[in-house]
Amino acid sequence: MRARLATISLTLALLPLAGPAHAHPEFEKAIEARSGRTIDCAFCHAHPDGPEGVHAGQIGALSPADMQALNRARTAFEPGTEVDSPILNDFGDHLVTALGKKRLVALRQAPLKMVDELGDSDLDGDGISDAQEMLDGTHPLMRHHGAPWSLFVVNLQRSWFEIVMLIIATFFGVYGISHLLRWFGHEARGALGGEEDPKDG
Ligand SMILES: [Ca+2]
Repeated sequence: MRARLATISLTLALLPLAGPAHAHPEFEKAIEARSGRTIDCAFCHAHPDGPEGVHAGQIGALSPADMQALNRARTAFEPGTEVDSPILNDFGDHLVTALGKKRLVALRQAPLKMVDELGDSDLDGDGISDAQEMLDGTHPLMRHHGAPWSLFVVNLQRSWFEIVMLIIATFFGVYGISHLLRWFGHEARGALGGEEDPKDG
């Protein structure tokens, strides 16, 4: 019994030390308030329920090698340290790499300031920056997940040449068909007129 109590006490004592591994609800709440969309921990973490648990991408399921990678990520206090944390997704890794752990913790007081510090990175390559996806509450790693108008504008910018070519081709197609029909009409009238002429004479 005493040993069990000691284990529980030790666990409780160590909980604050696990702080950096916990999800940061401040960011989630700020993004939801700004965008009006509901997001989950999978915005930055490997698991949608966050890092606490025993499922894939959560601390309870990490191998010794994963734990080493986690500890390396936890000590990436300054920006510029390449991070590959087993409990973060690529966007979470990118945040730690780009801003550093120290700055990220400070940004919990004003989460949306992060968008001014993220630069123009666009991890999913959908043409909408990661910072803008944070403001929109759309996932920065899902190429087809974006604000509809932003995606429309991006696609328009990317495909303008094909769209212009399509319009030109359609125009000439319609123009050609109308002329062809006119020619058939003319020929038909001519043929009918040719047959009627002898009777008239
Ligand atoms: Ca994007």
